Amino acid sequence: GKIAISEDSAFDLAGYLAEQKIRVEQALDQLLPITDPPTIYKAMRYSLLAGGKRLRPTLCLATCTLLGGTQEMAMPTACAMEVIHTMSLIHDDLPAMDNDDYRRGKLTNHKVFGEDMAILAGDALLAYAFELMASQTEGVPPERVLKAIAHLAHASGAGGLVGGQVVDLESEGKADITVDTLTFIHTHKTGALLEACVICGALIAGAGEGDLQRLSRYAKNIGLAFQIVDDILDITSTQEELGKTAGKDLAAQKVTYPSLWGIEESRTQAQRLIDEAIAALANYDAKADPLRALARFFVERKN
Ligand code: GRG
Repeated sequence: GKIAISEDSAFDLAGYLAEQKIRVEQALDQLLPITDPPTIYKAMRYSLLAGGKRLRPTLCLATCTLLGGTQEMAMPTACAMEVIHTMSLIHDDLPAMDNDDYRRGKLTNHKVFGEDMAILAGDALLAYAFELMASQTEGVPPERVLKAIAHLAHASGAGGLVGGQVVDLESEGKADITVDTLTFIHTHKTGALLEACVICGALIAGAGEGDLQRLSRYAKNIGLAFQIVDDILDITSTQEELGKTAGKDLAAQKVTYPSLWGIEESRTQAQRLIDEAIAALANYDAKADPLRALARFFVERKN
């Protein structure tokens, strides 16, 4: 459906998101054809082309064009962000982790292809993300691509997503999780990749130190706000369909910002982070309107 957003600029975010989603999905489809052995390519494509908002590649493309780069320069990098995101979802859904049956309105990868193939599809996607950046990027000085690869590799591994997931798993079932631990989990598990989208888009465009610092501040703030809103949506959707699935009940018992602060205070905090993110863009003109609108969308989104 159409995305309702209150806007103080003329920027049409709903139209922009829809356009970027199509562009990214065309690129993903084209970059990952089914070859041999078909089983693994089918499993990879099943999750990669299963929908999703495509916010990560959109952030990457928007940052690259803000700094004078083109969408074409950043497209393989933008796709790599979605590829990593997708593999993290496949592995997160596995029986050994969250044990989820549904994702993006479809059966999870392991439910369709089996646990063995789902693990391998995740592994293959992880490798493919870096292959894409290294072999498909055109018209960009190689040292920029190398910096972007290094940043994304760090953000994906123990210093980022994997590290956040580890602390999340170790916190499971504990009632005495502190705000600091929760913030560590979120800044790594969710924040690191969102930040990488912005930073890698900037690196591809040839950003200098000043740009990188401002954009990193923007990205860190939207990353945390995104997770707070995710936790709020998890509760409100659980209340709507109370008792529907055991998985949702479990999620409701987890320590989250709303469980520590309440929903209203969590909303206030998320809004404060978004204001801070937009303040970090003060140096930029209307060219940064997509990033401003994306930040607002992060707190106003309904799914
Ligand atoms: C990255 C090497 C590597 C391994 C993965 C399993 C794991 C390690 C990390 C877990 C990461 C995880 C599942 C984070 C949650 C991210 C999150 C908030 C997802 C929801 O994102 P949306 O709303 O989803 O953008 P769509 O479906 O729209 O893309």
